[in-house]
Amino acid sequence: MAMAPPLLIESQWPIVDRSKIQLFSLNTPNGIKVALALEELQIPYEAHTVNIGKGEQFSDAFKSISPNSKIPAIVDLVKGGGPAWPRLETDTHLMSIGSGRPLEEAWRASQVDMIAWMGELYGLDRLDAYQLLTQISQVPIANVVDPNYSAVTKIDKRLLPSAAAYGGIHGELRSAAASLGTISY
Ligand SMILES: N[C@@H](CCC(=O)N[C@@H](CS)C(=O)NCC(=O)O)C(=O)O
Repeated sequence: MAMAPPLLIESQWPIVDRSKIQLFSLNTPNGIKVALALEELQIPYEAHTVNIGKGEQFSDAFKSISPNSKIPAIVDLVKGGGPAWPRLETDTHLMSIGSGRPLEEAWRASQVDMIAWMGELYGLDRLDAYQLLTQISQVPIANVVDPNYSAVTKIDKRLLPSAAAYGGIHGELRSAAASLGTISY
């Protein structure tokens, strides 16, 4: 099987096991939170130290995964190639985030990626997915401040048949989290 090409992040922090979540962090209060969650959820991960005291967060390698130079950051390598834009699943929605300038370009990218995702999940052809998306898409615009604007295209999962996006990882994490019980204050 062909080896996946190296990522820019690997030029500074080599990855040993690509099947695991890669955590780039440091033991600061913010940095430790993700490691704690991964430990509690018993999700296998590989940890890499980013020394923010030495300015490692500003290297091109680190900015390729965390453009605002903040730790913690995680990378989860999707087998067979990842999507063009970040995709998210919550209990209620599927979302794709597009970035660009002007704002229309950010919106366009997130819509095009959602059309592709709907094709992957439901076997819809592009024009059918496009037509459906024009009826159900929600695009809240929140912050328009960064050099690259971002727009999120959301679809309400109740409007579509259930589908196991990325091997059903959302449901898997939901049940892992449920096994930890609840915290009451
Ligand atoms: N909203 C982020 C904030 C992350 C954050 O502020 N990280 C700090 C360390 S605790 C950082 O990376 N600072 C480096 C810098 O700003 O140059 C979170 O809660 O995780």
